[in-house]
Amino acid sequence: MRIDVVTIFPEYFGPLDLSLIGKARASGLLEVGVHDLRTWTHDVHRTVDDSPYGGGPGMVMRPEPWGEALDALVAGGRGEPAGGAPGGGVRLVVPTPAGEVFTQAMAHDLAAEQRLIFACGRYEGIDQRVLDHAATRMPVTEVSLGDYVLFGGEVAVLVMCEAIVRLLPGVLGNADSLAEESHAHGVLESPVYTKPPEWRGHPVPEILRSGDHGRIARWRRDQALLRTARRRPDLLAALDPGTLDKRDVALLSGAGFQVRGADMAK
Ligand code: 6GU
Repeated sequence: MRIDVVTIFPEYFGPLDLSLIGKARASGLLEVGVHDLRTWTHDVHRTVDDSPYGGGPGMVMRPEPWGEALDALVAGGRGEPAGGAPGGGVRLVVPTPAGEVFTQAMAHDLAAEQRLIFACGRYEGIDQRVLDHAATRMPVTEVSLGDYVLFGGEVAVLVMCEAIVRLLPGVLGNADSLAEESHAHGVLESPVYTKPPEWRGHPVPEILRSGDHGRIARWRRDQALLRTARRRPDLLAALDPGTLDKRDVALLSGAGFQVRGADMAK
């Protein structure tokens, strides 16, 4: 996969050299280009923003530098690989609190792309025509991390890159960790423990030390379901009842949670 990021703060992306993302780059599984939007300005002040039409607070990012930046990246200018046919398997992702909410499912979709371009907006956002024009050439997705507001898209892009890159084949040593983790099946992961068996008066749950793999699996499933029901009623409500068995339903209703479509449980 190749990821290009356009931003007025390239320094934000230092962490992409670190840890497992850095390793994925070093091993050739991932190519990253971080580009300063101001390279595509032509005035002495390297202006990227202006006041909003229609009035209102703040500033809006002008379309011209963005248009040139996207032209260059899509065409494979500045030493970037050529995109090929219209769009060339490139998808534009624009972080914004007004976007659709980023989820693990979206991370999987984006991880399947050959190329991603992230356009980091600041201020009140990017002139909408940049996205409308880009959408005539490639898929464009406006994405939000959640219901709160950041100064700009940079941190959101770091978050999304981490979620996406760890899904690329070969990046995680143990692919099993992907199958077990929170959100893999629409439920949260159960709590985890390691040595010592007792710490500050808190013992590890006895069952995890029993060696009975069937009971351990059932216990983990119970913990995962109870956690999900308590912390994330939205995830519980969205669960496909077909993924629940009779024991799951008994556990949840015993704990006072109604399960939609419980009669369909296996
Ligand atoms: Cl993606 N961008 C900004 N600026 N704020 C956000 C966000 C993104 N997601 C949540 N808040």
